Amino acid sequence: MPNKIVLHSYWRSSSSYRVRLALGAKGLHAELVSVNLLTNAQQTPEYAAISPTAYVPALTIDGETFVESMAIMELLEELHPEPALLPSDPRSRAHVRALCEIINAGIQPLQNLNVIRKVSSEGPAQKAWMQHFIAKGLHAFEARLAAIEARGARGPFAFGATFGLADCLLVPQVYAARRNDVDLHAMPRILRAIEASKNLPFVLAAHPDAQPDAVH
Ligand SMILES: N[C@@H](CCC(=O)N[C@@H](CS)C(=O)NCC(=O)O)C(=O)O
Repeated sequence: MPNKIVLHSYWRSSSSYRVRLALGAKGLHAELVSVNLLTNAQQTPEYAAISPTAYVPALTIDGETFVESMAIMELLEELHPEPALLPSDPRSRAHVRALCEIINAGIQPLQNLNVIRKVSSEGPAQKAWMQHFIAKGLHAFEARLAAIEARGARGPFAFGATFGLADCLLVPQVYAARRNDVDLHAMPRILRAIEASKNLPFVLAAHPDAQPDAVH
């Protein structure tokens, strides 16, 4: 019998979007439970019983809950090795994980709702903060793609010829960059990877606008 998978998520959450992409890449279906970040549903005692982090996503497999999107995606990779999201050799895996961390540790925490609310109220200062840290991180990501390419791993995806773990982070991060009007024109490798991904059926299905809790 297939596992029962439940994803606690929010349509515009980039960390939730990552997990939707990883699930979709592996052909896995999850039931979605919406946690409305705008009404602070992530801070309720009901959600704390699911995840004490007060963050989405949380993934429940047959009643066991997992938190932290990187750990969740690595778990999916180990439980369902094909199609692989990570390359097979250790050095390449380290390069892919580093690309992931540039976004996971270097950008996303700084654009997080509860962080930016502490920094400033909504307005130009908040937007400038977002643009600064997203652009800084994505420029580093682009530079790493150039270094990896020089080592022989060409695109069109973030690492080589197939959609992988780094793309699971890049696609949502570029979505957030575009929402914040970050200038991406000097990032040709990132744009190439986005172009290669954008019409894959599971990428279309994972898009925030395609989620049942999307507000248009
Ligand atoms: N490191 C966590 C980060 C999760 C996270 O920051 N989620 C955001 C949405 S993308 C959230 O729930 N924010 C709620 C808040 O800031 O109050 C992960 O990768 O799962």
